[in-house]
Amino acid sequence: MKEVKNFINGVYETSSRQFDKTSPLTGEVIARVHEADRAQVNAAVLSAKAALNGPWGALSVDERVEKLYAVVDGINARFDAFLEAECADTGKPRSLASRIDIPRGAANFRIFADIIKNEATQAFQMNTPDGAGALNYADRSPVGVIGVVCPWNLPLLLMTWKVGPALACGNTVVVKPSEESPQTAALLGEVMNEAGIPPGVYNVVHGFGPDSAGEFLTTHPGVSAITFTGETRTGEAIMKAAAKGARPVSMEMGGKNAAIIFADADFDAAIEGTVRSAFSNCGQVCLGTERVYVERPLFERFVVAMKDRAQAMKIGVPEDADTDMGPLISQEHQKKVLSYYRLAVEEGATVVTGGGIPDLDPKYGGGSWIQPTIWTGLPEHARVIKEEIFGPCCHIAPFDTEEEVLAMANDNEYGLCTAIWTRDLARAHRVAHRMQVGLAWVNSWFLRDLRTPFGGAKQSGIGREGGVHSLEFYTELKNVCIKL
Ligand code: NAD
Ligand code: 6OD
Repeated sequence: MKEVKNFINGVYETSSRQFDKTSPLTGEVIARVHEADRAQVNAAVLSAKAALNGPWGALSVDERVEKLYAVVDGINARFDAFLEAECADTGKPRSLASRIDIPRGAANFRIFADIIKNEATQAFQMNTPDGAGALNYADRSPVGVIGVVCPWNLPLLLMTWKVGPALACGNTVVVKPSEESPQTAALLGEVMNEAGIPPGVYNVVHGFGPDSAGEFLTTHPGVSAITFTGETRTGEAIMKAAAKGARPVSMEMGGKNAAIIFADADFDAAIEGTVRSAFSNCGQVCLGTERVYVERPLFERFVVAMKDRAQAMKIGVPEDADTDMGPLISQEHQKKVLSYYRLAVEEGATVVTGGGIPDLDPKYGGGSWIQPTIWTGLPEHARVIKEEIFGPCCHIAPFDTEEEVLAMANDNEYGLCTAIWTRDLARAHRVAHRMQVGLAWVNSWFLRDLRTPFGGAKQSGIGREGGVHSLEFYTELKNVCIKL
């Protein structure tokens, strides 16, 4: 049986307690994961602190950047091992992980190494009564030990999205991967060692949230700041923990994202984009679309086309090249998604397609498979319209006016992203501006330039990461004022 260990001070460590990691494909146990206890989390934080005040802190920016480029090369050199580990943990198609998850794992180190190398600081020259003047300039230093708490849906991508900028800015990290996807974070430890990253700079502690590694890490006073991706309710608990010691947080949380399709949209492109945004990664993407609003003249045709596409999706195992969709992450998550499938019917939905578990070979009977599902006919106040489901499903509703669709799309506690489909550029600008979200796509979805700000409005997040915006969280900005 494979063992997944903690990575503390450059060394893999076992724990006295372990938990099972099961395959989303079959429900079989695929690994035993070592659950870090409080003492091990403490050791990880102390080693991170020592590295910060020692070899890592002593490097020049250029030296640090060179080491991060070596991490990029190291991920690429072990591309297949990362791919295998990610697909085993999540059940996602290899075609997806090889295009998105693993390349982004590497890119997240390269982009922030480049940014830190090239970013200038602000300077102001001011007059003084004696006429000699003064010079002000902004100076950035690392914040300290960063606690990084991660979800399971894009494990390597979302973890490195935070570890990349944290290390580029000179911090050290203790990562708590999701209990559902521990493998790639652990594997990255080997790459760190090979790349010459000093022990203690990158640490991984496995476990759960409350009364486990997540809580031990976020309540540890040696952690200077916490960056989190996951559910909004978990984010609230972590913010409470961070309040002790008034420590800063960066929060990337849930969503209930709306796509808006105007009648003048490129129909095929809108269908293609909406199919991707609703069903990619089995609907387990925070940026995914669970609410689709279609201008009435296009509505019936749009529903039929979405139904045809959903029914044509090939549900299967990661290694099959024609697999479009794998299973959900776990049986527990399958239960949650199925409970929403039932609720939709109770709330009066018309099930256009799906609504249950697909027929597969009995050897996959213990897996967490689910059908892509489309509903129509729900009132806007339905829970299925309001709450994040995080599965391959969407509700499609018609609208008649721009004002009406803006009111419906914005009427939600979340505000992560939207996708607007129209050929009218003025309308695209107008609607994008009025949507209460952190990201607005026009005629696209999940198109990412890593230099741009990323984050959510309302209950979807606090703060922005990406490009220079990450520097705001991962560095302490100081004004130096020199009287001339
Ligand atoms: P989750 O909140 O259940 O878990 C996330 C992490 O928090 C896990 O590592 C978990 O062990 C840890 N955790 C749980 N309770 C904790 C506690 N009390 N203290 C410390 N750590 C704790 O989220 P998930 O189910 O892994 O991921 C799915 C959620 O993540 C969805 O809501 C999705 O929208 C969101 N998400 C958001 C973004 C974004 O960028 N906004 C990206 C991906 C996922
Ligand atoms: O692309 C990214 O940087 C990012 N943070 C994506 C988040 C996806 C959510 O599941």
